[in-house]
Amino acid sequence: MSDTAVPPLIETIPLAADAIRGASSLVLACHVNPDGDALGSMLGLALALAPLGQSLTLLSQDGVPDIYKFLPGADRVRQTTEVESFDLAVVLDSGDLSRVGSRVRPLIARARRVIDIDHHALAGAFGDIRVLHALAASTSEIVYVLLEALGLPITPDVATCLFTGVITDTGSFRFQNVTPSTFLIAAALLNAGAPPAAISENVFENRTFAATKLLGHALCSLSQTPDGRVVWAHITAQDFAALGAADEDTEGVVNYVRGVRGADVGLLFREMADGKIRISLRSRESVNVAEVAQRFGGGGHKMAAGCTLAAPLPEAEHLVVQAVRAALPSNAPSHPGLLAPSAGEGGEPRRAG
Ligand SMILES: [Mn+2]
Repeated sequence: MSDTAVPPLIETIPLAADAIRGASSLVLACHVNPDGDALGSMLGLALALAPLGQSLTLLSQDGVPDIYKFLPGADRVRQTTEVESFDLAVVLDSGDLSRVGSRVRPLIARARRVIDIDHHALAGAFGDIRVLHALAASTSEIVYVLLEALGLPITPDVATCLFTGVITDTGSFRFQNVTPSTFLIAAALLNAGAPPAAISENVFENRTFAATKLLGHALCSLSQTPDGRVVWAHITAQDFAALGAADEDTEGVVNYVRGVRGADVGLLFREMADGKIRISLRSRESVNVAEVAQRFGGGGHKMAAGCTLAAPLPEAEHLVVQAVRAALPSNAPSHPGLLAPSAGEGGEPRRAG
């Protein structure tokens, strides 16, 4: 706990810094369906490396969602490349290598060495140098520490990218993953010129009309188990098409579902155009939704996971809701109020870990 009071110390950072300094051509890549941390960490690193004069290729198989196009350098992101080979690949925020996407993965294989920079569970770690810190709230925080090790200046543009990664992966400093180090790095990024209000407005108050209507449709479908501990919503392919919605418009909808009072787990079922159902799972503390998602061939974090089912929407809802119910601790109360003493440990207030 006290070790989280300082920025994460990762023993492989000097190795990664040497590898980056020694490379003349680099490819940087992030995961499919990129979020603010994937793009923020990749662009922050890329912009910070500019003084080294290297050839940089930035890859995101799914491109850049509209709400992240304000990020400095976003116009340099490509979905593929003609470049034949690289000295070094740096893969950010991706959990495991398959998450870069089936079209980007062979491009990464063209690099002589690979660095994996990530804060996801270590099980999927890959590459020659692994800069991993499962307690970091965001990959952008790890990139900040790496840039310090490289001795490269944090320009306002770099700070903007990294701060975007921090606030999106922490829900604006509200999620359980936040540590003292998150705030220390955020403060350093503000000192370096990141504009928090402008970034927040771009990311959080920039929903399109179609996306807002889609949110409304999803919330109209809201259902719950009799005890209220599992709450879910769905988006039908028909609604999605009729509203002219984009994939990124579903982002964040599930957080409204989990936000219902008494819900231990919130689920969003999205019917895709091919009829498959993509499920987002969000939990509070009591359920590990990554384990539930894994049972259906998916994965993720303890409190945020996803999976895809080839089943009609009502059947998918039934299967996953039952699996989540089975995973609920039987005697635990639905999430305690903030002022309720935690069970056991002599009623000591629960500390963040
Ligand atoms: Mn992340």
